[in-house]
Amino acid sequence: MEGRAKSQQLFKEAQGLMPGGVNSPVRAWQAVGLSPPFLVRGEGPRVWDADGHSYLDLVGSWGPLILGHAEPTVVAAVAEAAARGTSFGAPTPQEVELARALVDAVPGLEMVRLVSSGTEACMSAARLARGVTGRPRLIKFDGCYHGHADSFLVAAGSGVLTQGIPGSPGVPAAIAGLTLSLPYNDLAAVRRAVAAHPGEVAAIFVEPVAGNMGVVPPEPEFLPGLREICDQEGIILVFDEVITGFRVSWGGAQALYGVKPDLTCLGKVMGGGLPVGAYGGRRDLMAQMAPTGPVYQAGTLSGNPLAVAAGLATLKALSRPGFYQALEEKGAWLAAELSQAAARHSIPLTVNRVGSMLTPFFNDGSPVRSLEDARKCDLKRFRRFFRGMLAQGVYLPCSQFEAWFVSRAHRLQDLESVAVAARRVLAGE
Ligand code: KE4
Repeated sequence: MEGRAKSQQLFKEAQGLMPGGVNSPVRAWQAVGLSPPFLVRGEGPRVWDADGHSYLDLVGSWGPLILGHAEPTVVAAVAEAAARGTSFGAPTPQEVELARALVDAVPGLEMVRLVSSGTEACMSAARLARGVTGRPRLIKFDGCYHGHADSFLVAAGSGVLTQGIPGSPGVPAAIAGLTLSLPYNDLAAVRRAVAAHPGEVAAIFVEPVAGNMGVVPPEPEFLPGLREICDQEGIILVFDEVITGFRVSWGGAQALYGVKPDLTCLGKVMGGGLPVGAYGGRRDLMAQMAPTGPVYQAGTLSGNPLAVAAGLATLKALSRPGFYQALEEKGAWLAAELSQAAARHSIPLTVNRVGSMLTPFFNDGSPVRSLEDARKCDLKRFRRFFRGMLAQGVYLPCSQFEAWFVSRAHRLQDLESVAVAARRVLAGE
């Protein structure tokens, strides 16, 4: 790409040192056929690349940056914590404070454990569910992504879907075969799968709002239906709220939709951009985790002081009255602008949104309720749109199967710039 000599040089060097030149596959921008800008700075709604270009950022580090980049109170909290020591491998008062904040905010949390990523949170929740039920199988949904632990790399979303990887070599069939992946929003399929494996399903994992096939909200009966099936069958219901936790409401999707899971996985927003995850839920289940119970999980940097400081500063900002209403209004405004821009140029587009997470699907305008629907998108049209928006200074997720994130830092004038760019790009279709 023109004017990105430094990023291209860095990418060339990086590719000799790291697979694909990246530390997470989706960042390689293969789906959009471009070499990625190397980012050097972020502030509020903007990021800057190594060649000095600035962009309005709607990736937000894939969700954590609900306050925008380099939010002053988060930066100050991390700096202050760092000056007192970066890690102790011992309990700290701030971990208690964050655990208390999570338990008080999220309806399904009676106890919680901090880990260092969403993958760790989901992996640990799966082990706990299997440990307490003595059952081997897991149910997940096509297009949902629960991190890269072996049991979840089955019909997964996010980078697995973007890269078109059917599963992953290295995951033994004996493990992958214990995971059943079903169509999202399809309760009948869940009932059939449970009936086919009576007494064998330990847990149903679900993104209560799917974000990894693009944004797909739950149909009204979906989450209550999963709750009912799990109650009837003694199955652990796990909400993977790594994206939706503190994103779609203060109490996450479980508060928004009024369905309480047995276990919840968290990450992203609750860490303010530092490496953190958490899993928790019913006290009788969490008490089975070592050292109070036999199910093992551990982590050198779990509850890391810097990540906890960033999380506490972030949650403090989110807890202020009106925070989510303001984000809801911004998300609704941007979604409407995208739909209107497409309609003005007779371009079919389906925009799915929950709060400040949204995805414009370049399909025929039909509803997108599952991965099967999402796969009908015109990926070439998405790619043209992505490239056009980049040229207009808007940094979007580099995949049709990801969510855009609006932050508190996006002012209406920033969103108007995004809308103007979208109108220009769509006019050129
Ligand atoms: P991490 O291990 O990447 O922190 O979290 C895994 C995870 C678990 N659950 C959900 C619902 C998630 O969305 C994720 C990670 N999200 C992707 C983007 N949608 C991470 C981006 C990447 O892999 O680089």
